[in-house]
Amino acid sequence: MSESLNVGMVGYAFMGAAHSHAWRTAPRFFDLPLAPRMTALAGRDPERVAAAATKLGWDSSETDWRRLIERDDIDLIDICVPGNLHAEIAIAALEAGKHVLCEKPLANSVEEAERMTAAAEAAKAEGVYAMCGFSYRRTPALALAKRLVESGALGSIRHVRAQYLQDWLTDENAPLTWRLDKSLSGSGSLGDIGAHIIDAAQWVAGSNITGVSAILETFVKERPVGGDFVGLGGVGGADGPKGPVTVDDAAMFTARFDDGAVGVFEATRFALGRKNAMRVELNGTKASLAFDFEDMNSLWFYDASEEPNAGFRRIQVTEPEHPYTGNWWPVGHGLGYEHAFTHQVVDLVGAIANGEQPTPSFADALRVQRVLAAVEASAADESRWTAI
Ligand code: SOE
Repeated sequence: MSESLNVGMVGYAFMGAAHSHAWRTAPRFFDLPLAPRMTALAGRDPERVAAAATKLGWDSSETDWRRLIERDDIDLIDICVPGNLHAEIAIAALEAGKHVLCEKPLANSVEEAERMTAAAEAAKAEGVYAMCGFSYRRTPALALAKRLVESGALGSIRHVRAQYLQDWLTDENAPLTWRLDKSLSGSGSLGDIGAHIIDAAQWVAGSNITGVSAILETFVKERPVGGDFVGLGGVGGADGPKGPVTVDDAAMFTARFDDGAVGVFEATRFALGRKNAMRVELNGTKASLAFDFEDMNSLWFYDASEEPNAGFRRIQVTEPEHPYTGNWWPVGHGLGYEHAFTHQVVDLVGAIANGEQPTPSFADALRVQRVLAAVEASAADESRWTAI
């Protein structure tokens, strides 16, 4: 392998672990034009960040993200911290000439996302690139879905149906973590998981949302402060102090797309039994397709020109002709959640080496941010609710 691409990452929780795995794994399964080096990890607590760096495979650690940006031996900043820090870190990194990979949603407001996009455009002119981590684009079955839409196999898209269903907040005593604090996360289910289906739906369908009509709901208004953090949620002290939940628990909206399609979206972390049901279904004039992340190696396809009413057929998306899969296991052994992050690194490194804009760009992510803001504005406008 040739020249190196030295990475500095900020944050080491769920996303930090997923990104670390991707930086480590990508060059082992794909031939990359630049060799990623896991140069430094940043976090606030010196002992915890040093331990995380060792565990996740980083060469060194820093206790201030600004130090990563100052270091001459770092080429790219990977941002895996809550949304309230995205704009400050990304803009500082781009202005310092470092490429940026930023977790989604891009920011906590349209205003921040606009500033980030302006910084990314200015940096691009200097050959410095920014990408937003809508990782599901790199799930092979969703990438195949996009390929089918682009081939014209679906005809004109009429319906877009997208859901992201999880259940890890159903317990009323799940602790008040940062994902439930608007000042840190920007929004709740809407930005954390709804952003993924907004991006995926627009990307696969090849059209953009032009307007929405929405409702948001917060079922559990207060939660224990502290408690045992496990995974994303955990178990809190039922009798201890509580604090306010300042984000939505569930987000639902209808949408119109610029090609005439109509859409229905639902994002919740209260769908008992649904663990990571990230689903996209499109109905076109010639065919339909359906994807569910809980069955992520499959894409369901119904072609009206095939045997009439034969139903949806399953495409097992594990074969060498499918996106990304040829570099992995032989004869259909299948992939998992982490592979999309690895593919994200592969595409990012390739784009940087070729001097091309990686996708999704910050401008693409800004479009998602505008939809998030429109959903919140629509949900807040009670005059649009028709009571019965
Ligand atoms: C990261 O991409 C992410 O959206 C997390 O923030 C969610 O909590 C997770 O459930 C899906 O992935």
